[in-house]
Amino acid sequence: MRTRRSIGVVAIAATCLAGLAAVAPAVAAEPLLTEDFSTGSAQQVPSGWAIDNENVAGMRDGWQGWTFHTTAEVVSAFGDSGDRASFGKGQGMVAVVESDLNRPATGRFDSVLWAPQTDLIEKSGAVRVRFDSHYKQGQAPQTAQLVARFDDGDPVVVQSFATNRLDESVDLTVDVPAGTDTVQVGWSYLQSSNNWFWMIDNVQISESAPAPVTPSCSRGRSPSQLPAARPG
Ligand SMILES: [Ca+2]
Repeated sequence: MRTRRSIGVVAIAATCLAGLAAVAPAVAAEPLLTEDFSTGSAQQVPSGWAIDNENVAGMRDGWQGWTFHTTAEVVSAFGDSGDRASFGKGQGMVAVVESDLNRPATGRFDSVLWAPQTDLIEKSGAVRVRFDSHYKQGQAPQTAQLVARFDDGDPVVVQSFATNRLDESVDLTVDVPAGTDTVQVGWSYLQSSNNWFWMIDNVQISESAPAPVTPSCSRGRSPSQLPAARPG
């Protein structure tokens, strides 16, 4: 049985639109972390990874919050309807939070999948996060966000997923505050019940040059209210 930690990450205190670079980074460092989830299972988190679950009691055994399965197992357990079978970029084991046809005993559940906290080596000012993703949007208030923690600070939102984004290779550059020693990336899936899914695979995190523009971060405001980025 997997040990589940709860460290209060559900309330994401700060909102920050990170720099999103569409161009290849100037710094081509060795990856800090790569993960294909081949060592995960329904009961086992890959070494160094962690999952924070809230209110998953009553969900299907082996499918409570983020778990690790093959896409074939997902389809076998929940059927091939609703785009579930079309994660072609996923290979072998993937990380999956399956909400459709899977609800807690009461209310909604939260689940955050955390990559290992990783030491920054070159401290080049940003990290590049790449992963393959298969996300299907559920009804409000369900949210899905890529988040990052610098050292042991509060998670900041790197990007929100708010529409269907199926079988996609995600490639984002996240500015890192000066003086930061460690980064930890998380996949936050909150306030869901019987409400579609998120699957990811082939995670790679590396150091990178920062994006050309560094947007400001703001506590307590939604990203849509952030000041416009200055022209380059
Ligand atoms: Ca895999």
